[in-house]
Amino acid sequence: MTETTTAVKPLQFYGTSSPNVWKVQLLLKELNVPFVYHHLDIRNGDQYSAEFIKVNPNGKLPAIIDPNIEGEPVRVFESGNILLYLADKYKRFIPQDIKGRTEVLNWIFWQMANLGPSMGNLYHFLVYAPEKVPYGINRYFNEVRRLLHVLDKHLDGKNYIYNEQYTIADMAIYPWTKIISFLPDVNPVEEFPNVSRFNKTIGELPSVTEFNQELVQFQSRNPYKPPTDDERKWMFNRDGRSLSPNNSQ
Ligand SMILES: N[C@@H](CCC(=O)N[C@@H](CS)C(=O)NCC(=O)O)C(=O)O
Repeated sequence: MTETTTAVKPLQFYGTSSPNVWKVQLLLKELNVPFVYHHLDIRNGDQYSAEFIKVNPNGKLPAIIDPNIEGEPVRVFESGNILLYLADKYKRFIPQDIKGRTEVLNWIFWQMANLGPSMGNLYHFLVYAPEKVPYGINRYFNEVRRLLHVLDKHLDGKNYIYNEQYTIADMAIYPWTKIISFLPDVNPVEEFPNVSRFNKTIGELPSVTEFNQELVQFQSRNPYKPPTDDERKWMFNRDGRSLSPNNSQ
C-alpha cells in the first residue's frame, strides 16, 4: 500500500509595520502555521505594484495567499477578514456557536469600521499633516475618545472582549489599545482604566509578549523618520489612476 502525504505549503503573508498587520502576526503566532513574510515598503510604492495589486486590489496591507486549499490558492485581504478566515479554517480563537461567533464579529466589525479608521485619521492629522488643522484634529480626537469610552464600558469587569477567552476580537483591538499613548493630553490609565487593564492583560500573554519583544527589536532597527516629499506622494497622494511605475510588472 502506498501512502501519500500532502505537504503543507506556507501561507504567503504581505505586511508592513502597522497595527492592522500586527493583528495577523498575533494570530499566526498562536496558530503556528508555516508562512513566508513579504515586507512591503509602503513609502516607496510597493503596495501599488502590479504583483501585489493581484493580491489586494485596494493596495493595502495586510493580505495573505493560502495555497493549502482545493483548486486555485485563495487570496484574503482586509485584516478582519484574514483573522476570520484563519480562525474559521483552524476552528480556533472564534466561538463555534452562533451567539458567541456573532458577538466576536460585532467587535471585529466595530474595530474595522470605527476605532481603526478614526485612530488612523487622528494620527494622520497629528503626525503627518504638513499644517496643523484644528478642525481635523478635534473631529477625530473626539471620535476616538468616544470610541474608547464605548470600549471601556464594555470591558468593565472583563479581561477579554468575549467570554474570558482570547479570541480574534482581542487580536483586532489590542494593536490599537497598544498605541493609545499617542493621544494628546490623555492619561489612559485614569480615563480608560478598563482599556488599560485589557491592554496589560493581553500584552502579558506569552505569544503577545514574544510578539512585542520582536516588535521592539524591529523598531529599534527601523526608527521612525518623517516621510520625505517623494514618500508622501506614495503614502497620501495616490488618486487610483496608475500603478507604481517602479514595480509595475
Ligand atoms: N481596513 C484595512 C486597512 C489597511 C491599511 O490601511 N493598511 C495600511 C497599513 S496599516 C496600508 O497598507 N497603508 C498603505 C497605503 O495606504 O498606501 C485593513 O484592516 O486591512
